[in-house]
Amino acid sequence: MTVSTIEAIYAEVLRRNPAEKEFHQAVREVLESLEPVLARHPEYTELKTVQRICEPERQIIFRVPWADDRGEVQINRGFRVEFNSALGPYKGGLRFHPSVYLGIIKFLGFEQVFKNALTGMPIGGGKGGSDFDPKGRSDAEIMRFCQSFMTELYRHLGEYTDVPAGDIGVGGREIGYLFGQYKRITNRYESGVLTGKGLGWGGARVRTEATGYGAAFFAEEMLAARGSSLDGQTVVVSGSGNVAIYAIEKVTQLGGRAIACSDSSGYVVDERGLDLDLLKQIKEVERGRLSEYTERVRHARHVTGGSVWDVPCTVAVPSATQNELDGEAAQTLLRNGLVAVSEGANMPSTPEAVKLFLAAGIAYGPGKAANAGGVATSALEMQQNASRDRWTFEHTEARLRDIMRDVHASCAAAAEEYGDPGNLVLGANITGFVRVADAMHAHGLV
Ligand code: NDP
Ligand code: 2IT
Repeated sequence: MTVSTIEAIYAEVLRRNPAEKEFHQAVREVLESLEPVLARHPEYTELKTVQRICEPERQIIFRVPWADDRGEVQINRGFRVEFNSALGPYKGGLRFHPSVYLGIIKFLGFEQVFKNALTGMPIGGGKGGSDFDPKGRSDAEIMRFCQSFMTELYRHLGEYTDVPAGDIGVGGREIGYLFGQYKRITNRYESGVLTGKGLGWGGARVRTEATGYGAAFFAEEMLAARGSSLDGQTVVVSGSGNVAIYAIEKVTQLGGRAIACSDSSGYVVDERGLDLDLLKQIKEVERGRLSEYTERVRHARHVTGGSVWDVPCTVAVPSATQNELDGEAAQTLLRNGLVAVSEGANMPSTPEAVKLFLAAGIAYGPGKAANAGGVATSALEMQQNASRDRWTFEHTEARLRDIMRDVHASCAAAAEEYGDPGNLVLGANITGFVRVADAMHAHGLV
């Protein structure tokens, strides 16, 4: 009965959202977890709660015109999908990458709804971005693009309405330009309208580090539940952006040895442990390519193309992008002695890879739980902005640590309650869904 209900819901999602394959994938994964919940709670079926959760509350698509440094007119497309506001204002990042289209923003927004619920903070879910490619663009071009993007988006934002932050291609610099334009247009110093701000103008300590640190804390929690820890583990992290760099930092502080990371051109292996200061210098200061690492560290090797998952490790922290770890990579990792995966990225493992990890019984932390530390710390930034306060690094990091512990405990408890102990995919999807669904019911037919 419930299986056929779920299949019918999925068929309708496919029909209503044609050609949005990442969105279909994200919905499918959540729906596959919900059967035992629907069996216990007939009201979710009667009130069509699942169908309502699969339909965004609002979708905004807009033109972003701007002039490049040669004076040539460029036109990009901007998106903001305001998915669900049952638990708080829409909250979620902005992604600037040429691959962006509605299907990617909707998958990210859908994931965000459940992730944000898992944090226990008062935030709804949304996501936005553009097909703008920041690679090779000057600082002035980035600024003009951000100003044009915000000139349209500002009317949909507000600290009680919708609060964007960063994601791929959007970091502190972009948030600065976006905030400056919002402030000019509205004539309001509304700090809580964006998170990931600079520390000198309303930003929160630990937000930059939070997603990567959180993914490392989540790995530590999963391993602790199995009587182990990160101490002495060999770790491979994909990507070399914001999430990857701070995952490497925290994993190292917790006793792991991070030996490889990647970008879209290839990967670097440094068996002595990655030199974090050098990585930060190349990626954050010089905005260079990862291949430059081996020019400065002679004993390291760079592999052009290929898969970073070929590097033997016991813990994997995928922190680049969706579907970057497929079934073949999962098999290689398992053969090489993998014990844990903590997803820093959103939906980095393909459905086939997830099935292999679960079947192998290793510790597998899905992105909506393992990378929730970023948005949770954004909520802490909003809290500081609202109270015009400023917390220390130690206090904020302790809050993040507690939140990640709590996310893990909630997911583990739900997995146990619904009959599949250790299955954190099931635990995360059920916990997130029930929190959002119950709030929606309290609000009437919304
Ligand atoms: P960054 O832009 O800082 O870094 C992205 C990294 O991933 C770069 O190394 C980039 O390589 C690589 N990458 C991006 N796209 C691809 C691709 N199509 N193929 C191969 N490599 C790719 O982004 P973040 O670190 O912020 O984000 C990384 C992931 O973490 C994303 O999935 C994001 O959604 C997720 N995330 C981010 C959070 C945050 O707070 N920032 C919070 C939670 C999740 P290159 O430079 O060559 O493009
Ligand atoms: O995917 C994510 O959780 C983010 N990119 C961070 C969102 C946020 O609002 O901090």
